[in-house]
Amino acid sequence: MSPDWSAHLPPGTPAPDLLADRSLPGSWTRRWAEDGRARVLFEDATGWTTAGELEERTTTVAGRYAAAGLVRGDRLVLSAAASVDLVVAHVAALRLGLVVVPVNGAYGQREVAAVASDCTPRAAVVDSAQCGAWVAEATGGPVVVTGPDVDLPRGPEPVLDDLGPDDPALLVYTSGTTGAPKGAVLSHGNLLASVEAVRLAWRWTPADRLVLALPLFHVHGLGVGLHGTLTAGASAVLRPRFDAADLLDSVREHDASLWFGVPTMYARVAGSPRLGELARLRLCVSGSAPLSPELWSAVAEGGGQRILERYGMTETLMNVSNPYDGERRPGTVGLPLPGVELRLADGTDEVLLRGPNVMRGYWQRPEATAAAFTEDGWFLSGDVGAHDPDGYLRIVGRRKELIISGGYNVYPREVEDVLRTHPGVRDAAVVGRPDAVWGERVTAFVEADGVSEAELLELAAGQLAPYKRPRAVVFVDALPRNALGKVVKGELA
Ligand code: MLC
Ligand code: AMP
Repeated sequence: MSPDWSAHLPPGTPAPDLLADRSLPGSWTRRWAEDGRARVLFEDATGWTTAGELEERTTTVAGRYAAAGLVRGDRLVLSAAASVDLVVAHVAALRLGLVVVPVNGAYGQREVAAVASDCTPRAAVVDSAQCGAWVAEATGGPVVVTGPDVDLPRGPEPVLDDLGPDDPALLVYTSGTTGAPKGAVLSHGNLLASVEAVRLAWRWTPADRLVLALPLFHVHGLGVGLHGTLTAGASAVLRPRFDAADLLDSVREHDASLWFGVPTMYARVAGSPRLGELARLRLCVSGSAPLSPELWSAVAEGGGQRILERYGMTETLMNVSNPYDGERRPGTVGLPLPGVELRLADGTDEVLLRGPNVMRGYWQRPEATAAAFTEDGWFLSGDVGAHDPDGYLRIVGRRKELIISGGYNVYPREVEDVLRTHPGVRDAAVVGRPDAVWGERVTAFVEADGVSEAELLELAAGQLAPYKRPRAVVFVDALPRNALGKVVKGELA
């Protein structure tokens, strides 16, 4: 298949070299050198941080990591609320060649331990001492634990930015059918190719200012929002959490031009009396979960925004996007981005992906890696697609067992495993039920004796981050099963 990305690029643009800068720091430090006074990141606590300050601060922090004994390839767990300190800690780690492992700050001990025992980090930058202790305990070896300010002893300046496209940059954990988390190894080349593709496709320029209210531990906020801002030489206003009024205040106060959100966020803005203020923005992008055509129309009518929907994944970063110029078709995710090859598998219509954006594999999991690719190297997305006659892609279903609630992935198996630890529970099946605001609602069907809903919710609260906990528990005499005894989840959803 020969990719045609012309729909995403201004007419006459030659095929772009997405890897010209070779690594993320290669791209970012080039931008910083162009204009050290450029404003890059805003946060309430400290105001604006400039490009020159980022260069200086990330150099200092990288020196501190090196003085603490960290070397290229070492894993560094990063778990803290969005802030400029967090960004500096992240960028400094990448400049030194460390592999950053972003972790949700809402995770409990079981969830943190699963990640730390798998990636065996040498360092943890955390805003909770408890999280640091969990990482250290699960790792079993020496771990340098520090706060987001990385207040470690200084050392001589180490070699920085000596990286190429194949060097690993991020280890992002996702689960799967087994419920055990596995780390997608994303290289500098994967991250750079993806962010360059969206920079070009979305016409992201240094004049742009993004309101960044997404968490920075997933590829949407980190790999697209933050990395895209730095690669475009643009600026971003960091918000510690999403709130519709706060978003619109930020847009006005900072004269922002861009906003990226998940559909649940759009639903909340659409429900706000201030929806019309979205019209101030140059571009609104939605991703991470399906955006309903109804919500798209509500935002178009009330907010004057034709939301640009795109489709991505942790393992592949950004794949497909509606075009910036031309039709943004509700209910579709558009056309493959520059660099991305896509086809639908014969028979199943599973979306298959190939390109410089696609990870090489999972951290120390040769079997899971082999299972994730076809023999000729296409990544199996687990999503089912359909093409409109002119090539626009629709995501019409999923082959993988996955619930997406508010843009967060919930793996049913993980929740079921926790519920089954209750001695009164014979079996449990967890499914996503359609929900207008969350997209899907985590719902547990349980075969049990003498167990109350409250007991199960308490059990879940002790073991699972809030977004994974069942919103409803339905007790059943017997779960529906097929001839092989396997629960037929389709009947429950
Ligand atoms: C919060 N809650 C959720 C939830 N988020 N429940 C289910 N699903 C979620 N996603 C719970 C809270 O714990 C709380 O529970 C209750 O809902 C209300 O909390 P809130 O304060 O109103 O929620 P809020 O903090 O506003 O969070 C909602 C949200 C957040 C939509 C802002 O979920 C969010 O940031 N989602 C984005 C996730 C994301 O970035 N995904 C990208 C993945 S990358 P209680 O019981 O205490 O009341 C990816 C690839 C790609 O998918 O293509 O991008
Ligand atoms: P994650 O593993 O967190 O990266 O989530 C990736 C999954 O989110 C994809 O495999 C899709 O199932 C889903 N997804 C992302 N963007 C979209 C979208 N625009 N429409 C439908 N599903 C999406």
